[in-house]
Amino acid sequence: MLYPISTKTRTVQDLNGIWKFKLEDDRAPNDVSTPLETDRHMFVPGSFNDQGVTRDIRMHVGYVWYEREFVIPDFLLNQRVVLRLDAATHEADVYVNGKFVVRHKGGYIPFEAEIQDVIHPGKNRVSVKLSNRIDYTSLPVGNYSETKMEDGRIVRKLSENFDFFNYAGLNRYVRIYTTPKSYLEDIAISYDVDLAALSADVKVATCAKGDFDNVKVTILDANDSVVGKGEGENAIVSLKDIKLWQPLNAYLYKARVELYKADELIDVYEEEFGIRTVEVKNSQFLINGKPFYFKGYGKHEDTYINGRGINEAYNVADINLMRWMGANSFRTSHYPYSEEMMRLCDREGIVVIDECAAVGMFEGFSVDSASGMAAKSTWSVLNTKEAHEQAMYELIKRDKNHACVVMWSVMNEPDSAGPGAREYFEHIFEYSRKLDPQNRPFTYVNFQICGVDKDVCTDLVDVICLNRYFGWYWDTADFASAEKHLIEDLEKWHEKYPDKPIMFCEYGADTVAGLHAVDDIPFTEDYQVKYYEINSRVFDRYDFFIGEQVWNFADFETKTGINRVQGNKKGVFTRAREPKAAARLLRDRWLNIPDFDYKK
Ligand code: BDP
Repeated sequence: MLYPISTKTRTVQDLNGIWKFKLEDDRAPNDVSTPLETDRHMFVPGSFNDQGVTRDIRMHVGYVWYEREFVIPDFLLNQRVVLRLDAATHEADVYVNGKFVVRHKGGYIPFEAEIQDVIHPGKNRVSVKLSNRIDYTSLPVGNYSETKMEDGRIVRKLSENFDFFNYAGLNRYVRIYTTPKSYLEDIAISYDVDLAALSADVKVATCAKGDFDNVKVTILDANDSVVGKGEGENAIVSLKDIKLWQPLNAYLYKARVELYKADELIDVYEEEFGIRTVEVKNSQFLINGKPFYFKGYGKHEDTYINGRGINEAYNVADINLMRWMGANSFRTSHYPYSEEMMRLCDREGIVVIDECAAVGMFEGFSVDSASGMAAKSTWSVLNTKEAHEQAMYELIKRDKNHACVVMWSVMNEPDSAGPGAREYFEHIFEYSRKLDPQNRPFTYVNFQICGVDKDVCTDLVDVICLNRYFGWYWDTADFASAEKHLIEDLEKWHEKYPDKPIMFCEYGADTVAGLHAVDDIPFTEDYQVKYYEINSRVFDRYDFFIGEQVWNFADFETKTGINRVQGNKKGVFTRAREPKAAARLLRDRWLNIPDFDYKK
């Protein structure tokens, strides 16, 4: 799927701003054939929960309506007109002028509909019926129930099967873009690189629709100078003296793809891409042939008021904070992030582990699961296979060309030990591996409860990614035992899989900024510092250990409950992005760890 841009043949109009908003009343459902009657409003893009302020909106479960008007200039009405929603969390039915145009399930991925046949000159109306329901068939997984009351109301209850607030709404941009009637639908870029010769054969595979004779491909360097040309729907362009995309030192080329009918240019699109190789070999993660060490975070898209809504100023600040700390990477825990963030990471050279929304795939997950309760029947109660295939398909389709993406994560903390796990995992790995034109490594992120003696799925991954909480949920306030158990755990994994690199994708301790103590008291900044000191000391013992991503970059909102103090406080920054003491500790550490060749 192509990101919407303006070119000689394409236009983009954004529909962001204030929309009409209404909670659906089951007893008097909205009639979409007439304008929405409401006196409430919501800003798009953004989650409705915190904008709504009061509980009726903030905690609403079920359907809501969004609506606004738009005008398409008459001279564009002979074009292909596409309405694109970058994220409707989690399910949406979209109507234009009262006519149904598209339905989509899956709250963190763009979808679109051609609308030229339902619009007319002058004012048009777009309406979105959106649901924040998640259940045992969706990703992420939620615990959902509903009861029909005598008065006709349906009381819906939803409890997240994961540790972040179920922010919902039109969370990302809504746009209308136009293309000619014959058009470029998709472009997939892959390459064979000769690192020694610094040359590459760049393959530009184009999918075009309609009436055309030829596809022409021009590769431009960062100064827009032409460095290569090719033709056809599977063009291969040989480049010499290439500049590699490197972590924190990005270099981007552009593929200009043109669709021709005889000599007439019909459509043109420009896709930026970086050239870099990724390989897992001898328990190392090689980027451009050299062993890379991941330093960074698990994150969330989570900001004040906007909730999970896109916030590009925060994105820029977050990357600057990462650079300030000497970090080089993050994981899109626990869902695909905005395309704008991925494009920014391409430019900034931030390395990304790209995760789909497969989270909560553990029966009865709770944040204190550390009590050791193993799930008994996750894979017989969940019915997520279809949603999961769709999620991996859409994620890879959307993000396949991003140089920043070096690995795909198919699940976070699933039940990888219980009956049925093996079959489910085998299927999803096999299905997903076929989708990536760049053949990147795949992983899933292991839950501490499904440890080395219980897990039956880790042979399927390229990199062993562990979430470990020794010294927090386990061995609380007993750092001596935590260190011992951490060492034992890592050594056992290595013994079982000597050729696979191991990294931590989560490790952390809740910390309320401003609390201090001399003794090891959980929730203090001193405790978080000590927690990270001990973990770091252990990581440095092993050459197979290839990366540390702390949990979390910043404090974030979670579901309400007594295990959380107005949200998860494991951030090394507060939700307002103020550093806690651990940020400085990690900064001193990471600025002294090179991106490459740390563990020779
Ligand atoms: C893990 C999850 C993450 C949680 C974290 C925690 O992957 O989403 O927020 O632990 O408990 O279970 O803080």
